[in-house]
Amino acid sequence: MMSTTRRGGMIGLAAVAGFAMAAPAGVDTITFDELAVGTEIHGQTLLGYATFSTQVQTTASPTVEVEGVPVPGEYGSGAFLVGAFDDFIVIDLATPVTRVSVGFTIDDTIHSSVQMHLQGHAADGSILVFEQGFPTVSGTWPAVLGDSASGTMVIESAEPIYQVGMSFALDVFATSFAIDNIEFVRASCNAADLAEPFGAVDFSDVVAFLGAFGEQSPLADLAAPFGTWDFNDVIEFLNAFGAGCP
Ligand SMILES: [Ca+2]
Ligand SMILES: [Ca+2]
Repeated sequence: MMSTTRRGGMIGLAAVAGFAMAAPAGVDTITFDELAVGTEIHGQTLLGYATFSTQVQTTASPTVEVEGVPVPGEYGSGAFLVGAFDDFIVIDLATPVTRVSVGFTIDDTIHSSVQMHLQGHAADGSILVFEQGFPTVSGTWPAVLGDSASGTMVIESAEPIYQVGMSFALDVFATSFAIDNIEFVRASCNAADLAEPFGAVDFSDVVAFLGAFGEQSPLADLAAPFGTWDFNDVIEFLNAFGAGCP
């Protein structure tokens, strides 16, 4: 199914993954259908720029699932990520974002006592934004735990977010969670806007492109043939650079 999306001027990355679909410019969504069922998320890079790592205290890395806990329902149309309550998930972003949205489900039988924590970090690691919230919709967890609940957490920052952290607090009765549909709004305005200041193209973006091109980073693989860094990618960059930011 079409799941990994890479939009606007960065559509080339979608083609790398074999997916593309029309959507608002600058928005990418991770649905976890990008990975095989059973894949451990630790060390995985999705969208070409979002690399997951997990700080796990007692359990294995969160894994991609399509059934089990939770069973198909709110998240049942595709894969989701399942983890235990002592997991702390970190996403490092090679392309910074200004907004992050995450859908989550918990298996707590007193779900009003459980909070999801979502925070965004600057390039220097400082916390730009921190939000905590409760589930708002009941009953999306499997029938065995009928009073379980789901919600959506959002963080927004005027400053570029380079790292996202998420965790769950107050595990009174909860043991595990599922997350799905992580949506990023990229800080960059187009394929050429690769460096700060975002929302404008200047010489810093040229330097960033040349660096990414030299390293054969997905960020510089802007045109077909994808997986190959050649003059077509340079042309695509120059076109986007010439178009500039709105
Ligand atoms: Ca820029
Ligand atoms: Ca290419």
